[in-house]
Amino acid sequence: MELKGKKVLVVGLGKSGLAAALFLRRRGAQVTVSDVRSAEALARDIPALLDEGIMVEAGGHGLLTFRRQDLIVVSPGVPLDTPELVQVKKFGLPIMGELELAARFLKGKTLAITGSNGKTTTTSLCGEILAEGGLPVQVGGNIGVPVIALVDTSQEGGWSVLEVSSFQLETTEEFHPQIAVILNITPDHLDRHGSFANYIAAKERIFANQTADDALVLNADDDAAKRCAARAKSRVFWFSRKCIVRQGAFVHEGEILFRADEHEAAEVVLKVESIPLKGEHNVENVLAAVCAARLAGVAPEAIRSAVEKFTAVEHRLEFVARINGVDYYNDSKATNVDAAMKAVAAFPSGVHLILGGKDKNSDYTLMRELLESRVKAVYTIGAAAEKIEGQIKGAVPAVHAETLDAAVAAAAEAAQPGEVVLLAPACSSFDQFENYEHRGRVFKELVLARSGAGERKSA
Ligand code: UMA
Repeated sequence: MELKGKKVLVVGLGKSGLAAALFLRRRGAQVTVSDVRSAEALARDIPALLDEGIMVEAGGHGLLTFRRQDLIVVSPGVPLDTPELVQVKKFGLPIMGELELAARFLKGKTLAITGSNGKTTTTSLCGEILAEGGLPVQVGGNIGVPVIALVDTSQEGGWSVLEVSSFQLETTEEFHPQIAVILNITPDHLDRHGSFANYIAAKERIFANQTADDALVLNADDDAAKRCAARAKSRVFWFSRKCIVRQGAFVHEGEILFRADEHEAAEVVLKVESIPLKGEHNVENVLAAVCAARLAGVAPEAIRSAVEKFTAVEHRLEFVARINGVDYYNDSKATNVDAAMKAVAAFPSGVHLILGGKDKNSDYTLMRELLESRVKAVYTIGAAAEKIEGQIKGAVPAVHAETLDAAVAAAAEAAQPGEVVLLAPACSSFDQFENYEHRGRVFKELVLARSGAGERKSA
């Protein structure tokens, strides 16, 4: 793909936009960046961009700026129904996502992981396993390092392990991972995609360009993921916590086994009890990683060793502290109902649950049964508080806390020794925080500020 001399507009100046603009400029494109944030809000990045000869449009998107281009590169967080994008599409201007741009230049092989939940843990784990197996590997994508920033360090014979979101997949055309993993598909981001069917269609783009030489790893225990097999042109491998699969990874008598095809004997990879992560959903993440890593050629011993050393990723059911016998867990990454339910299900009972934030058109009634059986009280925060309170009414007592600060204080007050205070908000964070990482950090600070009288301990 020739970029030299091309007029390219990058929409959105977050992590992806910044990396994409610099990449394009270094390859000789005439680059402009457009962002709805004000020049003051972008002050940190503007001087460096201007120094590179990149033009910046701040405080809104101008249709004229969009129309003057040869190519438009969109950041994942920019919806495709943004009026300026809709307009220029009508004129036939090519619009490309940051992942697609990166895919055109990335060297070596790609292992891409998507799903509604568990993506970051599985991506991170796959990266560690491939490295343990001695393969040259780099990790990026939705996990935090834009894929475009991995291009220059990618190498033939190496692997890029990528967490890919529906936002990134929505605009792909040629993206073609040799191994694709779909962990699960449950309703999320319906505010952006409009319907569950559109969300599934975006997820399915992960294998749209695969051929019979590639592998697609699917969760046999997840209905929507299972249905993807019918549309795959690649070889399908399964993972399951509940049943024995023809080819792929599964649990049998407390052990995780893998078999490359139905005519081969299954090999033992590791014991379920040696997985150092909490929750059944993490067994699924490990199964997916085992399957993908075996397909990438990593030996079972290396897989076992990497899994046993693996610790929880920050903000994913992360143990924070034990204070006066109460355990505090940060699952700020539980930004949808399904993820929050998985987090609650990791504890048998006695959970004080902090819920709320920015609603994504979610159905919180799905949580009622689980709340009744495992949760003592819910503490609601943010813009979604009232909707949540209405939908869980009668299932469990709810305290309208409003802020995270008040929620932690009220939960700490109520929780008895042996119980758990869990931040698993089932919502995005953008009403009160910069992002879910910021929310998780604030939670940890609030908890640790209370720990003077308690003890800190890792679990
Ligand atoms: N913006 C506009 N116009 C718009 C909308 C946004 O100009 O119409 C601007 C914003 O003002 C902001 C910039 O776009 O300056 C933000 O772009 P972005 O939202 O794409 O954020 P990045 O910093 O580039 O981060 C993105 C991913 N963000 C989203 O998908 C929302 C990050 O995933 C990812 O880690 C990063 O690229 C690197 O690949 C975050 C995320 O929340 C973690 N992902 C969602 C999730 O996991 O559920 C999909």
